[in-house]
Amino acid sequence: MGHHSPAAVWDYRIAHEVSKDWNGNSQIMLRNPQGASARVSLHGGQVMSWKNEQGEELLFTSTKAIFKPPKAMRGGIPICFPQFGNCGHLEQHGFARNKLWSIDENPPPLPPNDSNGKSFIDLILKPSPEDLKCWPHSFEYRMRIALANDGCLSLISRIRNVNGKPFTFSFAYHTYMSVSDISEVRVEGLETLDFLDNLSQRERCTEQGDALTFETEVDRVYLSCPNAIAVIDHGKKRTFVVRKEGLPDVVVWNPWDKKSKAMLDIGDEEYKQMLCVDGAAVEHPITLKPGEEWMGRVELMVVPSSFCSDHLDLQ
Ligand code: TA6
Repeated sequence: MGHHSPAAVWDYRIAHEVSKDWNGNSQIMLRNPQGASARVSLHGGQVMSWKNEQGEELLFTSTKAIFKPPKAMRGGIPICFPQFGNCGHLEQHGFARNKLWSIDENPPPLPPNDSNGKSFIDLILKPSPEDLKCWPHSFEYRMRIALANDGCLSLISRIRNVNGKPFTFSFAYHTYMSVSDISEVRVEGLETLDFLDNLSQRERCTEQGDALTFETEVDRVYLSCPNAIAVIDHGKKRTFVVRKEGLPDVVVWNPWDKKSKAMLDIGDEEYKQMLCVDGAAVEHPITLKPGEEWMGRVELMVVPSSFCSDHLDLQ
């Protein structure tokens, strides 16, 4: 029998297996032929894990995460919808991350390159009658989580107003990156941008002209950002590249020591091993008229830091 390249025998449509998560809810494991993987829970539609082909975990998960509904696990990529933050009347970051999603057996088609050569799963969230009491809008939220052959993880959200009255929402992919030590990390692509500082009543400030580094708590929404951001971890000699579409803003958050001590579901020192860099739509919430659909996509990739920034064509 001739030698088959893994791709030739790899059936992407079945490259996922369903098991149970900590709540007894279904979770889906995505794998690619090179051995990379991602794990998604139907609780919140949350990516819980993303590993490279060496089996290294690329996302942060707190050792003190609370695995109990309706709490979202502290880590991975919780979905903030229909509200980012606590500026509206809903719970912090909205309800989507605390709802049970379903597998979408028959999603409307996506462009071929969102499927070809990728292991993916399609999820769907629709409001229950009680959901409609707290947020009276008939939406359909479809999300595809895909793992490509090169290990790139993409999340594609399509939110549709199902012929109700117009509604408005803010959104973020709350992405907890695992880093060697926050003091070894810098972010490129946010220089000179304006940001809203959540540590001072969302005051509008302007970032200075060089890469972002971290010496204290940071909780900011950078506005009208380029669609590629690099998070360089000098300690691990690797760079996260975040590419986004339909998401003008980028949330950057590290709780630092005082806030970590005050939070039950993160270790006192664990802030050193995490950084949230979230593709988001916050400054200008999105309004959908009946029948309209919004798409927000983020693609996460990890490359050796030897790739200098201009090699990554960040602009
Ligand atoms: O900017 C990110 C942020 O809004 C922070 O203020 C912090 O609250 C973080 O999200 C985590 O929120 P959570 O509800 O997951 O504890």
